[in-house]
Amino acid sequence: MKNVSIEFEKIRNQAKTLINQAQNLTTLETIRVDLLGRKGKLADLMVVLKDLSIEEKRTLGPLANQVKTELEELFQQKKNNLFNDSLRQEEEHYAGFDVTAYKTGHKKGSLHPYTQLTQKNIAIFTSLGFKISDGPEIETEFYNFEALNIPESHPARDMQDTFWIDVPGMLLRTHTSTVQIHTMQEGNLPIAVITPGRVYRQEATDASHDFMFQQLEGLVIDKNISMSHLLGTLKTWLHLIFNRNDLSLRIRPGYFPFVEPGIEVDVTCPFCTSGCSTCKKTGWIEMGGAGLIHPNVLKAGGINPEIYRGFAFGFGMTRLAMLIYGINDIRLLHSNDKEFLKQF
Ligand code: FA5
Repeated sequence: MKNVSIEFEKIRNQAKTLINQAQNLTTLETIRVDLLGRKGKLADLMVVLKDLSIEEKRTLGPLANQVKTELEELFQQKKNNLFNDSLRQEEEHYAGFDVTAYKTGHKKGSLHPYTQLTQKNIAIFTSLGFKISDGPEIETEFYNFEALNIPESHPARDMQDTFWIDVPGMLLRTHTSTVQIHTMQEGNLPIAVITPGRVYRQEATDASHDFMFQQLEGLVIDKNISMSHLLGTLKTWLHLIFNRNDLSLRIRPGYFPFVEPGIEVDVTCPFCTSGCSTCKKTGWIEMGGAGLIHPNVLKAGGINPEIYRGFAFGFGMTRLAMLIYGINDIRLLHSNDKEFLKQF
């Protein structure tokens, strides 16, 4: 019996020393398992109690429980102390940490090439006295076709394959020319506006054709507007958008029901002098259509064609963005590919 009680005392003293010396929670836990765990030294000693006489159990039982309770309390107390110490150390470590501090070397986002080009166009045209006009992307047949001198059953409706929506007579606009009519209907004359915006066509896509792309529409209406105003405006824009005075315009007859006469506008290839892959060895790049506004369109917009005349143009901004930023596949522009977008 004496030996057993000595063993209890030994464990008690050993535990007190070890708990006292423990520097961190991991060491403390190892000590706890070794002494108080299910297979620990105290548990081993408890097994011995089973074989003692009743008298011996009466004396040693309470001692065993007392040692166990005492040590458990000691462990818990030490655990709390170590935990509070570690919190305090962490607080001290981060005391000088400034959450509002500027982090150097962080990654910067950038504006999408469309946005950059749109901002550039807006800056150029507003400096020439133009305003910005906007219109809906979901349109009625009236604004997309009829008011633009393209009545039902007119073959020109097939020139732009249309996305019709489930509401009868409604569609996704196939060009920004719809905004011409909206602007005329506002009734503020004279007019000088541009409309940058998305348009939709049900087309098979390839590297230079998309089902959704950006156009830039221009509309000017005043008394005595002529073709020379149109060409002068386009030439000024061309020099400013490429920041070069050596580029020229070429015009060819073009058919668009809403202008008369209508023209197709090409610009000299900004990348070569004698033909390259961008201009397909022709030295010219197609920009879009333009012309003097057809009298029927002025009438549809509520403007008297006997008094007012105007010009309009509609250029493909997606292809211009491809030219300026050297993008070889139109579909990349709305692919949401971060590696691609990072370059701009
Ligand atoms: C029109 O959309 C006319 N509304 C332009 C216009 C306005 C003419 C005002 C006269 C007066 P067109 O369908 O040619 O025209 O399109 C104009 C430009 O949009 C094209 O030159 C081309 O640069 C671009 N474009 C046409 N289809 C696509 C496509 N699928 N993907 C990318 N760009 C395209």
